[in-house]
Amino acid sequence: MMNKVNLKIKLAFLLGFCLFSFAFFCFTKKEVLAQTQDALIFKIRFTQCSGSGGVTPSSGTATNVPGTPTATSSPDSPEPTAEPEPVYSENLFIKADFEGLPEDSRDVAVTIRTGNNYSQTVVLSKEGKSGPIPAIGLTVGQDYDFILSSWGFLSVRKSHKLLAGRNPASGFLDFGTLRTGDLNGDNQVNGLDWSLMKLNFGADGQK
Ligand SMILES: [Ca+2]
Repeated sequence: MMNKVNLKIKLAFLLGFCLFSFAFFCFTKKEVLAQTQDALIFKIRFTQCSGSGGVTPSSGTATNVPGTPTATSSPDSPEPTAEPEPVYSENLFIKADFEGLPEDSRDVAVTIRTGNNYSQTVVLSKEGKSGPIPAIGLTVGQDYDFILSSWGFLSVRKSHKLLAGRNPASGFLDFGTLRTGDLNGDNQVNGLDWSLMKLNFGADGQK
């Protein structure tokens, strides 16, 4: 009788031990799985943050893409150059006086030309002198008859052999004094000009 009681106690104890062991195993496994999942999540986040260089660019932050030009150029970058001005190796420098004009009022427009399709119009200084006038299309070493004209004055002709570079080599090509009175621009002073002058003789211009 006692043996049967002891056997039941042992079986009950063994069953309890098994149940306790099973419960402990399940609880431990759950904790391990949870820790493994947390570790895996941490690993994924760490890889995303540090995988491509460490810092993830935030919105609104300027990033420098390789090969993309930046707003500021380096000192070695070539500066944009303007279109170069055309250069003429031969230039004329002329001067002229004008009959009847005050000495400080000779800043008039004049045209210098030849019979070979050369014509340049410039405005002289108050002293009646020009700056460099390009000798476009003219040939160095050739003799030219330059004709200087201005409205209201008779034209003046002057011969000159074109030099390389500055013409003349120093000073100015002097056309002397242009005579006044050609009111209709036909390069003559005659009764027609006189008639034109009489139309408004004694009148004053607007100021
Ligand atoms: Ca005339």
